[in-house]
Amino acid sequence: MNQEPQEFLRSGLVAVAGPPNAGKSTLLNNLLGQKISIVSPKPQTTRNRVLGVLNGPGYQLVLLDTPGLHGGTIALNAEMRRVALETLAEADLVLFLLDATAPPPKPGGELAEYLAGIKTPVLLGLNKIDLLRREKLLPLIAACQNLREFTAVVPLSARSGDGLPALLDEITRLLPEGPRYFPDDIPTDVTVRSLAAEIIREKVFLLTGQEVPYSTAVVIDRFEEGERLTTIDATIVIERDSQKAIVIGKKGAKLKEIGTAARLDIETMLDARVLLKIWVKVVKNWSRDPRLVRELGM
Ligand SMILES: Nc1nc2c(ncn2[C@@H]2O[C@H](COP(=O)(O)OP(=O)(O)OP(=O)(O)O)[C@@H](O)[C@H]2O)c(=O)[nH]1
Ligand SMILES: [Mg+2]
Repeated sequence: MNQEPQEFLRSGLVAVAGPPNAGKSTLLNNLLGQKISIVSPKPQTTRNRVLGVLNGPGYQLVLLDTPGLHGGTIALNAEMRRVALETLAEADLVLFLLDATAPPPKPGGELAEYLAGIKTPVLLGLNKIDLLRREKLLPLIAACQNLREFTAVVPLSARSGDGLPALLDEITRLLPEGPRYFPDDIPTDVTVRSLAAEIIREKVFLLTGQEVPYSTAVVIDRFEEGERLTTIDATIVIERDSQKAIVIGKKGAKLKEIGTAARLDIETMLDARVLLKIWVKVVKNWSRDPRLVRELGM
């Protein structure tokens, strides 16, 4: 009788949710040790659910990054909110992340309502404690505990990694015994092609101001992985001619800056040389049109 030993595994879906700019994507990347979700200092960077798999001793976490919860009304915002709330509903555990340097959610306010409405157990992460004066932490925890019941409150810094071991302990403690959802060697369901588009969008977020990032979508027109060189053609879609001028810049300088920054990151990701060509196209008010949002924005 030669039976495989039964493995005892805690596993489950953990949705990382919270207001824009809390550091959700930074946390996901840091936990995975790999960048699969783009990050910027501007709010509303993440537009889609991003899945990352973290394997550890006795556990497998399927981490789901989500768009920041906020009340914008145009079609793009509504779609982002739908994705976030749907992901929350399918999770075994919600890791709600707040920026500890920002005021806590107002009781009765929109964010507090979302929090109160979550049916799954919620673990509260208070992020960016590298920026926080120590004496501010206890009053913040007290204020948050008025909002709903949390399975635990963990202060952390997604940037420095402080508090992440404690966070993982809390998460794994709360997860049920379950199956291995993904093979050990598959860290994400994001394709390199869509990650390339996201990297370009991240550079637009980082290198342009005002409303341009929120009006930007990126489409990959061609993605050919050769032995020595990967060839990528991409289009940056914006909403107005004035934005096109900003993205291209004087004598094409801005577009060149965006392209170079994106190419370097994509080369690191693929560990290959990349030839990246980017076009810029205006699609009037796409972010207000539900059909175009699904086609371009998400
Ligand atoms: N100092 C500090 N900055 C952080 C930390 N975590 C994230 N940030 C910064 O906060 C900003 C927002 O980070 P993101 O990870 O994009 O935040 P997000 O919650 O995913 O934002 P959305 O996708 O817009 O909802 C970036 O400038 C990060 O570098 C942290 O622990 N400490
Ligand atoms: Mg994000």
